Amino acid sequence: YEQPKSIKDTMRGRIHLDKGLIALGGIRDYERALANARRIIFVACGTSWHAGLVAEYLFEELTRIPVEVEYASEFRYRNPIIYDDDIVIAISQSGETADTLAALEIAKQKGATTLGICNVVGSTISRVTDAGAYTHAGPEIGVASTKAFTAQVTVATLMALHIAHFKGSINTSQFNRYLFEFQSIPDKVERVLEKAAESKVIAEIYKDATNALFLGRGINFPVALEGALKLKEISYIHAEGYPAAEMKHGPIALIDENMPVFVIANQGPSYKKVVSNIEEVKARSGKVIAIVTEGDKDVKDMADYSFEVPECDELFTPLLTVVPLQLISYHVAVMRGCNVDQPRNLAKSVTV
Ligand code: F1P
Repeated sequence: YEQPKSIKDTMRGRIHLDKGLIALGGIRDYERALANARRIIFVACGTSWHAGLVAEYLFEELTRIPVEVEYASEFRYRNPIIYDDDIVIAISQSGETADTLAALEIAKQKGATTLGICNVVGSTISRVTDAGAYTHAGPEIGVASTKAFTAQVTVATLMALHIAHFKGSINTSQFNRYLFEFQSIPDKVERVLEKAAESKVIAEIYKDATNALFLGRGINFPVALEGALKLKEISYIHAEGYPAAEMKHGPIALIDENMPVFVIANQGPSYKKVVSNIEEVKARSGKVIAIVTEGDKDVKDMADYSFEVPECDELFTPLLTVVPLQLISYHVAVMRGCNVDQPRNLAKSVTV
């Protein structure tokens, strides 16, 4: 519920075209290095890794710089190829995750510039990186990350826009148009939260499921992964996130009348393809819960349940589409009697 505020705080309200974006902190000193980077590599774990995947779509679309997104827990052990004109960006809510720190250490040894996106001021990752930007999400009480995710995506969006403008891959009028629209996101998140009661209705219907599938395309594929992770982490329901187009390569075998399939089906470049994925699920008696753009009657008619989010540029949609999935997981977990703040076996900060 704090997300409209934490996103707004992370944007830092004002945007100074001549000085770059205030929200980017020390990262602004690396704008030239970023614009000229051979490659940007995001390293992170868990939800922060999903924010890195969203960043990949944002950076590649806006800046045309090649991006890789690595699980820090793998990267650290596999002697990765890193060039000295690569930029390695760690994303971490706590700034203390041991795997992410170890990944940064390797990147530094191999000569790459390292940057950090952290929430905790003065945390280890924010100190060991060459520069960084803070998310201003405030303390997260629960173990499962929610507002940290949207704050990380906010920083990544501002970075991608700024570097794209600096590089000239978007012009000043496009940049201004994006920023103008981006500043409407906190109010739109508020509008999503006003409909939280609808997420409770959906949770009530599917709370006894034993499995769930989450599908999304493009920049909403990482949101599908994050939706599945939230449900797993706090309600202990087995859930998998997939790019919707991958469904036919395996997970379609799982679909039957007992399988809830959460589909992110907002208006955008992938819309028509997602609609045909929904048809494929319905043809196999699957239950579809669709996250749709306000006023989309077509998908609402096809789906068993739907949750509307306000319209916005495709690049900003993860900040809206993730919220109903967080809410549904929360309500399912409460209804199943799970401890939402402290799920079993999980630690807020994995420092070993
Ligand atoms: C990474 C992370 C979180 C998750 C849990 C365990 O932490 O995987 O995303 O919610 O708390 O750790 P961080 O590096 O973002 O602090």
